[in-house]
Amino acid sequence: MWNDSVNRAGDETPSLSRYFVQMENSATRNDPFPSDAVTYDPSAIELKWQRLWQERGTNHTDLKRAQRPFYALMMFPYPSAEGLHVGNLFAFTGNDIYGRFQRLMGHNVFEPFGYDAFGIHSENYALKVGQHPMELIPRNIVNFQRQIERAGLMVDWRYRLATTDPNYYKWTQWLFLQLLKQGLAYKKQAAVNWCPKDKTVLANEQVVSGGICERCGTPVEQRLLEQWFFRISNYAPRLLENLDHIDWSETTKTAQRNWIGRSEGAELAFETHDLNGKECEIRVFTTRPDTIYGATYMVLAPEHPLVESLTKPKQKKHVDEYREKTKNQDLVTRKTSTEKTGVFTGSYAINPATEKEIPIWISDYVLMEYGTGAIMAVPAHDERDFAFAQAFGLPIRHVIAPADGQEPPDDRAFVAHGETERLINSGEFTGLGAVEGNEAIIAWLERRGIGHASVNYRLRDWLVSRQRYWGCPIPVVYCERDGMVPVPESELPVELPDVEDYQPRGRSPLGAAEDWVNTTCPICGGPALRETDTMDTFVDSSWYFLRYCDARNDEAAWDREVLRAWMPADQYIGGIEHAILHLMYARFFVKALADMELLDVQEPFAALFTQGMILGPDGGKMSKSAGNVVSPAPIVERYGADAARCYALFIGPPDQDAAWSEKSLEGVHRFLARLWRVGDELAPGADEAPATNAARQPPSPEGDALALVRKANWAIDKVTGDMSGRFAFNTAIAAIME
Ligand code: ANZ
Repeated sequence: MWNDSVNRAGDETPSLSRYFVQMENSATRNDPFPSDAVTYDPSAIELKWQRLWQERGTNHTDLKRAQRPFYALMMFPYPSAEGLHVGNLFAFTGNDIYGRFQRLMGHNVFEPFGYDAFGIHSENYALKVGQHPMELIPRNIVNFQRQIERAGLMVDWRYRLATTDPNYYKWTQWLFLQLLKQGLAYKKQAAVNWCPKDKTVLANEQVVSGGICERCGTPVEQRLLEQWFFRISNYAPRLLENLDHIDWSETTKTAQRNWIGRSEGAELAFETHDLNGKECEIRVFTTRPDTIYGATYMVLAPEHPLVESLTKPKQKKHVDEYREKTKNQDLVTRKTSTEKTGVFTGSYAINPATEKEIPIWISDYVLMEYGTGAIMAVPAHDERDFAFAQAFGLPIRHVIAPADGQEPPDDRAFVAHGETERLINSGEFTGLGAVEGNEAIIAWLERRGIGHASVNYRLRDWLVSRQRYWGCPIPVVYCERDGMVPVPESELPVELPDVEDYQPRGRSPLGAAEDWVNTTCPICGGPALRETDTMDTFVDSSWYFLRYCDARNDEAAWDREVLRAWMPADQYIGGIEHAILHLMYARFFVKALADMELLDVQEPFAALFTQGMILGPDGGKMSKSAGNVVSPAPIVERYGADAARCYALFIGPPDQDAAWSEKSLEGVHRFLARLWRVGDELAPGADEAPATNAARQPPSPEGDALALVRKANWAIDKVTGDMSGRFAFNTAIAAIME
């Protein structure tokens, strides 16, 4: 009766099926509490208590006076559907239970809630159902809230926020202006991934294998647009180093590290001549300076600015055609494609080590965005260069041998460079180990003044412009006389206009709102045009946890004093799908704000827990198209919020995916019913009486009562251990059932 796939925690997991078999048996055979006993009516019980919590302000946290603050933060949802998904409920319940646990441990727990309501998720949903997001999204928010309240979360609703509220995005815009002042927001022409169906720019990670749009499966194209960027790349070293000081899983930290992608090596110059015979240099970044004697050709990215002046007339036609062809390719395909293509420019550079002429090619496997956009190619020791040299018959020169006296293989690239590998064919460096050789060659480059040690990061600046309607307007205007002018802070928010036709068509739909677009220049008072792009939703979600703590502040984005007590958030819980970008962006914001002395912390989330997904009853990812979506509302109505919550956490280890099963939920419901009847039998009317637990306990229990006290203490110990930083909700619940 229990889906085996959910019983995965190894030895520690109690046999869940055992409990349910027992429950089923007892329900039919020897139930000590026959049906004439008091019935368990979860709706009545839960509604009564939820109303009381509200009346008494049970879930209110006084942020200014808290003695032992504990910030229980959950990733806020996109209200991009009519109501909650059972997966949302599962995620929020984990956080809520953890918050309640911390409250029982004596903390002043702050559990806020809000809505990540701008963005493409919400807009696409609005487009699909044919309603305007300005009407639809607030309605969805009301539905979400009703369901969250009914699910019994201990949310302090006084701090509720929605990123679409002008009172919130006023400060998103204010933050944009602060970044602009610091030079951390800037505009430039950039080749971007463009989805022709969604008609928007996509981040690299929204492009999946084969150059396909993650959302709609359409092949992605490249386009050149003037776009806003945040200079997150400035923070790459700190984003990397700080990972050592936070309590996150190794998996998440590794994902962050890989995304930042630090490489050590050297930057060096190769000399060449342009078409007019003028001397110029091509700078390259290499992680393997030790292989410099093996550089037998060079490759420039097709977009490299030197291509024009290095291409000989004879090669021009080919080069132009090739550049045209690669222009429309997306970056992901370029990085992953195994088929090597390229064209010779007709020019040569001098390898500074061998002093030989080497041909200069262009190819799409070299990316303009990384390093210097040009490479020294070492086919003997790099796989991509080897494939390219093979394809075009370029020379291959071995400069690294596996060990003294051994020959490297010649049917493939020999890439090892550890303790035993030796330099060969490398002039004065021959015989050195690969590691010493690396250092010696960098020193030699430095002495000759043609290169130096260098560190490169893969992390690119964050493209924040979106040519979409449903987002936070970017608070700048363009004046013919004064150029780009920031909107003065006193004029914020720049409100999003109500545009009837918000279909994405490649240009921002805000362009059509003429009354809104045409404005005056804050400097000269002359005519000016507003920026019509909106901000990436990830901007909204990069600082909401700061605003929560001071959500009603009209004077400032937050009070620094309050945040000093509450940041970093003690525990952040959410989906693994946000383990890279959202976390990286939030970390960047916090660091930039700390540098501006607007905040006193370096990291937003002291501890992070990423949850698995709830799958459909068929074990597949829940989706409308698969028809396996479970909505929590009818479940809560039928079995009660307590059963739904308890089941969601009992379903399996919370960091793993698990299939939804209504049958098992019934089992949990029966367990609660039984508990309720036992309680009523042993202590009738207990829920009506004021809480005086201490007085109720017999002074010195004996016999069965003593065994029960022992078991209860064992359970408390077990639950405390399972919960503390481990989130082993499922085994904790099993202990309580025992
Ligand atoms: C010569 C060489 C010899 C290289 C060798 C590797 C092995 P990571 O580790 O990712 O930083 N490269 C540099 N810039 C590039 C660009 N814009 N597009 C494509 N490839 C680029 O990789 C650094 C290495 O990737 C560099 O070191 C360079 O090739 C290549 F046996 O230089 B190497």
